[in-house]
Amino acid sequence: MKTKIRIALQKKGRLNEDSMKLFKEAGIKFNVGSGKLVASSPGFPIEVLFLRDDDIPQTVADGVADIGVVGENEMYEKGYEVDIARKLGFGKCRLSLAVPKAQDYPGIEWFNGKKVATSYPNILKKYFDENGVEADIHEIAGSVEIAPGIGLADAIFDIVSSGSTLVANRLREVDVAMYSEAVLIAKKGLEPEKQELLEELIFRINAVQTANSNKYVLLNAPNDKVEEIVKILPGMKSPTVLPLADKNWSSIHSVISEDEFWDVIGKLKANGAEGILIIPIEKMIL
Ligand code: PRT
Ligand code: ZN
Repeated sequence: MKTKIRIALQKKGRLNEDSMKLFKEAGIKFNVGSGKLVASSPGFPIEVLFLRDDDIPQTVADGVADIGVVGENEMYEKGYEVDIARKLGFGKCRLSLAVPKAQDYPGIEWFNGKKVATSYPNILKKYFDENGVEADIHEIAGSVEIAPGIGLADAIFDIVSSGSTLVANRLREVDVAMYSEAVLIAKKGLEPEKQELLEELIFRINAVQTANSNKYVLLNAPNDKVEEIVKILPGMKSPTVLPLADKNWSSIHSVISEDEFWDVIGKLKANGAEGILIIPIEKMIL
């Protein structure tokens, strides 16, 4: 039988939608029926297991799944030996210490002797050790942010993204211990056939993510402006320049990354570009 690679994805929650979208764009659509825990994909030898995110690091470390998608926070907290095959750029957040809003906070030494509620005791213990802090770490499974308000702890250590949960609970972020995003993890020492499938997956993910962060640009320019405009455009190699029916004008095509997009468009207009068209790129292979 042909080798299949088995991937563990979050069944539901913050990483599920982005994971499914990424694999769909990479040409892998899972046949998920209602409540199914295992599914396969037509056209790629892959099988998916839908799990709680807490169980993904161990499932991959033990080889029950070969690869998985999980937050770095969860991966480091659980401490299993797995490889990070690729950072995925979604599910971004940070793990921070927060204190009651009105609390004076001189610096991290304030935490000495304090009771801190968290769902990430291992990461917090390591962070306090590195900073020479001795505190009472109180592990709770959920609703960490209400702990100070009900007198269960002096402070919290939790995931922060926009910060609005902290504000709603009258807490103030005072220190960031780590930044996290979703990562594709892999079992250490994957069999060669599975390693090959993983590499094909990474190749496709690269093509999708590079395409999503770039735009295809077409514009018209008078011939005497072409040289200036070509200097502004970065392009994969160099821009394509084509003659138009009006022989005094040319059409220029190029690729611009999202980071420099607005800056480049402004310069193009200032240098006489007209009829600028911006087109999304479906896949991009460098
Ligand atoms: O059921 P299961 O165990 O699978 O899911 P879960 O409830 O444990 O996790 P889930 O789906 O909430 O989060 C999965 C992963 O998403 C986390 O492990 C992080 O890697 C990542 N992530 C990104 C977040 C957030 N952003 C986030 N904002 N996880 C949780 N939050 C919570 C946080 O706990 C806090 O309650 O959102 C609140 C803070 O958000 P802001 O925007 O108010 O600051
Ligand atoms: Zn969880």
